[in-house]
Amino acid sequence: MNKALGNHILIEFMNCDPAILNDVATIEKNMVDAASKAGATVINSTFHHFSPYGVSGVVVIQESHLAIHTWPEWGYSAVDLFTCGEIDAWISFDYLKKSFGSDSYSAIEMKRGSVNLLKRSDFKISNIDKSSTNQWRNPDFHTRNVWFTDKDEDQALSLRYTGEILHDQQSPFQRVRILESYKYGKILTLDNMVMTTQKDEYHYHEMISHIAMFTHHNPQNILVIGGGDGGTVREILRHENVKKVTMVEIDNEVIEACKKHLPEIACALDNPKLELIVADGISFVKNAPDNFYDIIIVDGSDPVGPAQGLFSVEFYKNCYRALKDDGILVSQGESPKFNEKVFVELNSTLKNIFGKNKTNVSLFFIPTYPTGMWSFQYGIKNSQQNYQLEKITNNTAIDEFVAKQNLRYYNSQVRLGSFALPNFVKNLIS
Ligand code: SPD
Repeated sequence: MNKALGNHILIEFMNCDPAILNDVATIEKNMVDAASKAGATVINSTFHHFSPYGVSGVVVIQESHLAIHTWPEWGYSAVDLFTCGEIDAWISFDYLKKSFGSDSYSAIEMKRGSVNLLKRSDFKISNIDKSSTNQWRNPDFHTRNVWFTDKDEDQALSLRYTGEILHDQQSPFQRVRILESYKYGKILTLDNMVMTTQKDEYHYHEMISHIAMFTHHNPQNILVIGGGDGGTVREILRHENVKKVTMVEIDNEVIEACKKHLPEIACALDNPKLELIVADGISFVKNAPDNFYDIIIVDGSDPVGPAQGLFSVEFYKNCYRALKDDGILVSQGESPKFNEKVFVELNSTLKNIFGKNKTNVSLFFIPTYPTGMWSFQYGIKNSQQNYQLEKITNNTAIDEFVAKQNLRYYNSQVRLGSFALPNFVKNLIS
């Protein structure tokens, strides 16, 4: 047989376990292990998860590479094992077949770089280096390159993480995961959407809470729908005049995961002023008494899965009824850039229920939600004409509170500025 530089095995693995094929960290581990078991030396690996399904990745080895592309929805993966030297890539093949649970496969083995067809010409490395125009060197040599992506069909936000998944549970409602990212610390994800991260959670939690808390003249009885990570409750309970917070979170798995892995966000979940109810917030509000809460905060996730009903007309009608006559509703309002349809629909729902001049929108910046531009939307149940949420406040009190509580995002200027809407946003809701 002719001598060749390399050996290439092209494999079709069929009837694989779809859950494994969609799990980027497991796929990366299996591929790296497959290389090591065959005696190869692993140099680097890079893997990427596509939403909703699929993983692609490469393991670079001293002896060439192993590559994979998966289609979980078809139970199929395409694997290339390119090796040179004495490596027996069939060992990697056997290991991967077992790891993916594949009961059917096809494989083609081909020699690459037949030496009969090539002409060798040795050269001095030092000459090549001098003549090279490309002097670029990667300053950060990373051995793992795994990315979490929060995306819709057209755009995405990706965060590089260590590949370690600290928590991964399929609850009755959603997949609850906690990953360790390089830039933003631990991330809570629900069904592949970023909910909160250690390094920028305060942007969201301070803004969803303190604008309404400083607008209402005496907020004592607060209802939070969702908010299982505990960040919103933590902020509300900074206000000493609050007598009671009721938080209704549908998914106990979110609460437990955050208590364990994100204690600095979940730290107020044991506060004696908090009544924590694990139940469906939509039914809770339906059965809530009339005229009862000073402020209702809807801290839900995006309108897919269990949070879908948190964007319905009926839900907000019930919130309106459950608010006292001078009550304020705040809802996470989605992004006017990422999902403008939901943003606009929520605004029109609130206008229909609270009245055209009794709604408001504030914007804030959050790096880990797609597009970075996010909103809160308000409904004001106050009969006073010309009631302007952005104007009614005591800036000195705000800034004293900010300093005392060491807030990191909210202050009196940010508060005012957050109501200044770009023209495209004004147009969306006009
Ligand atoms: N796209 C993310 C929207 C998430 C809103 N809720 C986050 C919960 C944080 N407490």
